[in-house]
Amino acid sequence: MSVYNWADYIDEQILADYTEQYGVEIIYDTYASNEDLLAKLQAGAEGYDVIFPSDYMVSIMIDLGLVAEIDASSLSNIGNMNPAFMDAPFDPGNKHCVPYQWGTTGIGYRAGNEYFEANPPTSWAVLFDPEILATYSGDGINVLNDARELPAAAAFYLGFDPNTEDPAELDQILETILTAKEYWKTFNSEGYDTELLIPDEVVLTHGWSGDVALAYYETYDEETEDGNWYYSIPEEGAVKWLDNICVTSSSEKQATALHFMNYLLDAEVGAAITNYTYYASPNAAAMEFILPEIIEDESIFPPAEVEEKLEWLREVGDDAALKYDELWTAVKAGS
Ligand code: N2P
Repeated sequence: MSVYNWADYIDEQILADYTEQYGVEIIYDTYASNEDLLAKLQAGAEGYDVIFPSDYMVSIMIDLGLVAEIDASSLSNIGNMNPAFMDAPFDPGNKHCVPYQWGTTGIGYRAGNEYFEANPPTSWAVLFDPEILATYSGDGINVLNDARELPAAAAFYLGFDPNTEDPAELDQILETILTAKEYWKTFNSEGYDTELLIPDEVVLTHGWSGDVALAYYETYDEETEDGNWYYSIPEEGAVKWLDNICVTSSSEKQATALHFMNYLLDAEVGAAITNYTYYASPNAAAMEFILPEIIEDESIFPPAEVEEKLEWLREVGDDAALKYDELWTAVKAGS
């Protein structure tokens, strides 16, 4: 069986345990974005059985017939899931996919950096305002290499809807990104805790909650009782996402894939996933097995007042989708 997942998104020991218990060999591969996953499947890649698209990408894949229909009620562990994450608008009735992990997209910044000590980042301006960028960008800035996340961040900064379909707003988003891009060092969504944050290749990153939290805990010093990386959700708002476990419609091993899907929904396996990734779990039964430092961490499980500022990305209409593609091509040109 072939499993295609986001980078750094499962403890590979869980896959080894599954193989040992059930004798199913797993071919494991990773991707960096929903769009990379989509492109791979659209290019006709056969042989991927289990994939992990986010919310808006599930809608796109359902429309394109890329994910198989499932009977979620036949999964013995489905009752473990927190009902708040079931029956989402992107897949009513969980007819195709089940929840895997969730999180937010914010800003990770280096503790102890002189500029941030004086100005803790509370606004997306730290990533987009050229005057601010000029003060500290020499120390290194990374942004997510992501065709929806980066425009969404610019949209929050400009006060627009992160799912805007307005061509004039999309033009302004592009301008804002192109201006700021001069100050950014890297576009990287993969391994950035180990390759970018922990080795201090950058001092600020546009990033996903779990990876930044992981960098904090991995650099935690018992003596100072602090880690090197803090996470901030800007006051203008931020993206909240839910990644899902789906079976591809081209899979020839659908029964095995469903069996594996159910395994991932087990309470202890669900906890092992979160205890490795430091992302929030939609598995209610897993909560008692999750490390207290994760459960209590508000950068991983945000408090209600932060939740209110979070928005989901949605599938946009065809015209806007084309515009987002063009925008992204223009952003990446010459980088
Ligand atoms: C972890 C990937 C997080 C997935 N590196 C963001 N949707």
